[in-house]
Amino acid sequence: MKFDLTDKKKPSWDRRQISVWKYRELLPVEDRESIISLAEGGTGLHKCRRLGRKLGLKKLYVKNEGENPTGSFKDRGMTVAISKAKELGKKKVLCASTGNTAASLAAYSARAGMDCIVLVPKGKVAGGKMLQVTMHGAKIIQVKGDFDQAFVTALELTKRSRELYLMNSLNPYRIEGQKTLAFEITDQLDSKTPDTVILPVGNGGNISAAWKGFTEFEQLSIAKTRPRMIGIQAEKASPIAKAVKRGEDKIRPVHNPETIATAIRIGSPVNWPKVLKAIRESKGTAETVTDSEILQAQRDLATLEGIFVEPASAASIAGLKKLRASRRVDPSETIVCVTTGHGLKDPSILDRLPKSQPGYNLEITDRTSLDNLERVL
Ligand code: AN7
Repeated sequence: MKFDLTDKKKPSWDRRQISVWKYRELLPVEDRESIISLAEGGTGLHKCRRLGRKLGLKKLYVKNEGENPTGSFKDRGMTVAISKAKELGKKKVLCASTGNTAASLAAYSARAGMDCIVLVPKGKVAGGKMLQVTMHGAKIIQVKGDFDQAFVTALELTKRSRELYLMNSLNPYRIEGQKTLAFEITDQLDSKTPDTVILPVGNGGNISAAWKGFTEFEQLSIAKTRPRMIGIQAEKASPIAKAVKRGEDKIRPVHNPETIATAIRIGSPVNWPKVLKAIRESKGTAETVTDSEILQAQRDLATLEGIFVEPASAASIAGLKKLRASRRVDPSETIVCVTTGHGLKDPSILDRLPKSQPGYNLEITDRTSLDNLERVL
């Protein structure tokens, strides 16, 4: 039975474990037998006291989506979209990706027994993600150019062959799965909506999905309010943030986007109208951050809170720092930063860490005395 949004009685959610499928009445899969799952969602909402203190914030939380089965938030949308693809009888799935969508689709299509093709920008995908798609047996097409070119190629392939099923965030079922991020945040705060939610933005699927989730919970009277939505982009890949700052109602695509946060290295985000709408309706905003601000935020979160996220995810923390410095967030606000992917996705960051840090990577020989060693510890 489908859950009617106008029906005020909610299902027995309180008795179910927190996860994407806890909210199955609000998800578009009819037949429970079709569900392909690896236990997605149910990620931690971590109160960050040490980082909060540094930023002058009393109630800072990190919703750590890197705790999902393939290490990113993409699994929320993928479990729903693959289950739906199975219900629709699809056999061959396809996506263009900066890496995480590809890793997630490769895993879920393997589990569903479907063929998988991923198109990625050549040389611009983090090593961990390439390892994942290879390990799960997906066909990898490396496209010379950036994500935007890979996406256009994927669209053209889908138009030519009726047997290919496109799994990019244009696929509405992905957004349906991803909206559970908002449901979980609300549940984990005992139905109290946070004041502000900050997310990294690439194609804009996630921030739009979260806004849809918060809106549905308000319509269902599970939550009384909706949060302010803030999107963060890397400076040299920031068409949405620029449009917001200029007060424009259209984006100007960025050619040759560039950032160390390869996950959000996107110049022509397909979901931009929905993102601008979410930001406008929620009275939110958008901000840009530089690569060095991203790397600093990544280290802050790791060293102060024990949470290791990939660079794109650290953009939300870097953005918060900037908003705080310019007093656009208040010390008493309840703030949730969404960290979208696990730090292990991108081991290349090791080369970017400062080597002068005391205790960093000491080498010893047989003849190094314990006295000498003790002196530097
Ligand atoms: C870690 O995998 O676009 O704004 O193809 O991997 O919903 O696009 C990844 C995006 C943020 C941006 N953080 O989310 C892909 C892809 C991480 C990401 C984003 C991505 P959207």
